[in-house]
Amino acid sequence: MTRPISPLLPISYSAEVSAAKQRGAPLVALESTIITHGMPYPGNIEMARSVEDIIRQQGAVPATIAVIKGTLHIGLEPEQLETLAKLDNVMKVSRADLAFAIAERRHGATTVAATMIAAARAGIKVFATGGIGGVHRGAEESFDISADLEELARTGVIVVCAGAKAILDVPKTLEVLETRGVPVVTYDSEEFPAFWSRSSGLKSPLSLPSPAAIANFQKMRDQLGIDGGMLIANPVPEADEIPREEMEIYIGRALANAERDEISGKAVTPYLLDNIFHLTEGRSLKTNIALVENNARLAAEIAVAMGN
Ligand code: PSU
Ligand code: MN
Repeated sequence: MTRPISPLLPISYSAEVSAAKQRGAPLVALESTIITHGMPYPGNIEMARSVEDIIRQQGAVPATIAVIKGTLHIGLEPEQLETLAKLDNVMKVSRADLAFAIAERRHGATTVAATMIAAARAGIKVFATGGIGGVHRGAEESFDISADLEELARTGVIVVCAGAKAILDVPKTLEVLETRGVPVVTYDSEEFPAFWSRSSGLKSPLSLPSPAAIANFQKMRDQLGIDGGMLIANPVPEADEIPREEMEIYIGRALANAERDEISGKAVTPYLLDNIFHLTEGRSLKTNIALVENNARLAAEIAVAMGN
């Protein structure tokens, strides 16, 4: 069920998204933290554009979500996307501070959690991203657990990702998702993927072979009255993956650098991604773009199969 949006909320739909909503076309939400904090310019804008095009090619409509000068945008016009990709004073916003960015007329890039909230309010049921936040390694000391996991438990949006980044503690991330009742379904594989690599070495809790089967599973959840989100893990294409053993070396170094530089809070994920980008001499970015494109395609297929 879509919660009504107050007429007082500064919200703006792109022309393409408004038209899609009017004719009941399938929509796919996209986040903006991946653009501002996840990738360097100009790789970020190339990724953002190509992901939108892939969604259109599948017969769905992309809705990139961001806060620009205090307005919550559901779908960005091409020049707004370009502006966002170049900005460097953008807040990374999650459930805790999405409304803060709006109230204070700031620029805000939405994380998975904040994008899910905005998508649900706009009636969008499917969302494509790269990787979700999760339980960080050493969380037993730092308590660093992404708000994305709690949002998946609360908000009824299907999130398509390439698994959990191996910079996280993947087994603990899966444990929290299980505790919070979030279905974790790997598409077309029995193994849960690890973002840059096709396998995390862990079995996926659930697995389904087609977008139609995923849409049907969601329909049964709706019919049972089970709310909350669902996570679809889509392994990176073989041609683009960086093998797990190799990634472990870079991740180990990036984590050591983060400790040395005393990085904490919401700076951790962007710091590690940037470090890994440099350690792999840009190869991680190529993989990152390929997997987001792959997720956009699957998300659009699911949205089409769900018929909205
Ligand atoms: N995965 C990426 N790039 C990113 C992120 C994830 O490949 O930029 C972002 C997403 O927006 C995700 C956020 O929601 O990192 C998680 O941050 P944190 O761990 O601070 O919750
Ligand atoms: Mn965190």
